[in-house]
Amino acid sequence: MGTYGDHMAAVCRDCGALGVGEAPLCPACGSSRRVRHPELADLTIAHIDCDAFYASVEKRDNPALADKPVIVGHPGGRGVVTTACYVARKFGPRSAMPMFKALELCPHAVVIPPNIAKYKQVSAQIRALFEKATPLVEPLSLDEAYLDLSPGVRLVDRPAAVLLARLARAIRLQVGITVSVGLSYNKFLAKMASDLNKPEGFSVIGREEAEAFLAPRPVTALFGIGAATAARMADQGITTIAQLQALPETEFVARWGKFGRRLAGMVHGIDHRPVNPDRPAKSVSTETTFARDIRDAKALTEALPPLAEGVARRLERVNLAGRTVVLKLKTADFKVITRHLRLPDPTGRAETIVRAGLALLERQMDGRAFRLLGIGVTDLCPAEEADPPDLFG
Ligand code: TTP
Ligand code: MG
Repeated sequence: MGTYGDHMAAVCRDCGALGVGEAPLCPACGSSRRVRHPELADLTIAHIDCDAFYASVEKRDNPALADKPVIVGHPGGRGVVTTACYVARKFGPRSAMPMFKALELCPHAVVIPPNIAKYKQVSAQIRALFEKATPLVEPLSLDEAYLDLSPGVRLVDRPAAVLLARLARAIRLQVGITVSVGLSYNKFLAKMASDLNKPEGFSVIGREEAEAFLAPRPVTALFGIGAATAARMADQGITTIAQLQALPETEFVARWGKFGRRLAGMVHGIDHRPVNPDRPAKSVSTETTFARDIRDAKALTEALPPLAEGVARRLERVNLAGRTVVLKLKTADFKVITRHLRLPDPTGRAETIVRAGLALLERQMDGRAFRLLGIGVTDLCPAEEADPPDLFG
């Protein structure tokens, strides 16, 4: 399987022709843009992510910007970069960087305020193209999605690699922006693959190589390992995935609990999550960025109830409740702090969310100034299960 005789399968990214990989040029159209991989014909889970999405849309709509460094974000003191095009990135600007800093690094950048309504339109157009290939499309954000292109699922009876080459081409020609494609046998590796050679990437990670591919990478490359977990692992002397691969499975649960079980599979390239086309909301939250940083405890405390009321209203609208209250703060120097409090019973009530939020907030108010406050709930459940009557009145 996967190989054609002794030859490696190849797909042409320009015409989509499938063949064998020896020839440097596509025998059908002469293009040199061929993707070769021994398992190419057997891999069916893809992750597609648009290149510098907001900036690409802006460049599409103003061709004069094509070769210029473009930064999308609100100009001015408190703005942050939403994205920088690949020309600008050479100078250092990145997503989430304060605008003033991005402009120090790249003073000649063209700054464009975001137009989210337009990006949503483009996103819908891209999604419609995905859905011509398969009904199993799981969007992760406006600019990325997983696709299951397995036989029996896909709507066109061609290998996934061919459909992906055609999709990337259709998006370029019909929508006017470029994407990067990752192809593998599960979601976690497909997502890693799409990031490997951006922009206009097309990367493949097969079963045979998964373990070796992961080994030298830092633990932070794994889904679910953020800075905090990585720091704790570093304390235990673990920095690379290879070190995790050497641990017996029992160690994972002992050290990292429930997450450890998933992690144990992931380090060996195992991820059984299906591509799920309608992902229900995982949390409901709202936040506000203050006009000026707030240090004063009373002012912070007073900002919480209106936010919690917004959360309660949204929960009511979708008939959900949450068991865990999440507080989010951003310090004046852009450090994000999130704190969780698990409640005895799920709630949809603003008062309960405020009470939990205040308990979390009090522990953070130590004279630091904050620029953002957010509150929300997660561990969602049906509203019927929330707020049981209080037996003691
Ligand atoms: P990403 O896919 O993370 O980034 P990107 O598409 O700009 O660049 P690439 O994928 O090529 O690395 O995010 C998609 C869009 O989401 C991005 O264009 C702008 C927006 N965004 C923000 O608004 N804030 C952020 O912090 C990030 C990371 C993205
Ligand atoms: Mg992107």
